[in-house]
Amino acid sequence: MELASNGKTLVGILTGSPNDLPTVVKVRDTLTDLGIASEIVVASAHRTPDKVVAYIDRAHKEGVQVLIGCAGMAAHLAGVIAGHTRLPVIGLPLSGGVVSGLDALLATVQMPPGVPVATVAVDGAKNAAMLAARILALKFPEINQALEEAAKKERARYDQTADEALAKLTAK
Ligand code: C2R
Repeated sequence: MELASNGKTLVGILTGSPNDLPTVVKVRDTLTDLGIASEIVVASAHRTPDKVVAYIDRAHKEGVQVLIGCAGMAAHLAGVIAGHTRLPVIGLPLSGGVVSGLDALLATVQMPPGVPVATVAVDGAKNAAMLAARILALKFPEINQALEEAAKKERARYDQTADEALAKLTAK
């Protein structure tokens, strides 16, 4: 798939730890499938707050359009990003804490009024990417087209009979 916006990075994905990467790469993979260039930066609002702020400054200068903050446990990363920008911020809470991501979900979603973080499900990497794509589709017709094609492909799974679907599942 050719990249929208001449391959310019449109989505900045920040994540709180290198240990988060196995889930977080799925965000980038989904964006790539939709023709959207993105970059992943490991930075923590707790451990490396200066790196978070420096990245946001660079993202503004380089024309990044949407930021995604991914973190587990006391997940303050997306909220801190939202405090430093007026770009739309998506929060991806990650599992792994003592309560399987409920801690990260609440820390990400319960933002004070005026500083929104659009929060997806725990480990909802695909939806974090799909939401970023929907935001970008308002500006980039080629991304809108890619979303339409993805929806058609998804629809095809539902237009087969149950026996056809079962045959494919058992052949795997
Ligand atoms: P380690 O595995 O590196 O100890 O991190 C990370 O996202 C990770 O899920 C444990 C968890 O801590 C999270 N973390 C945050 C933040 N920085 C790191 N929640 C933050 O800034 O919010």
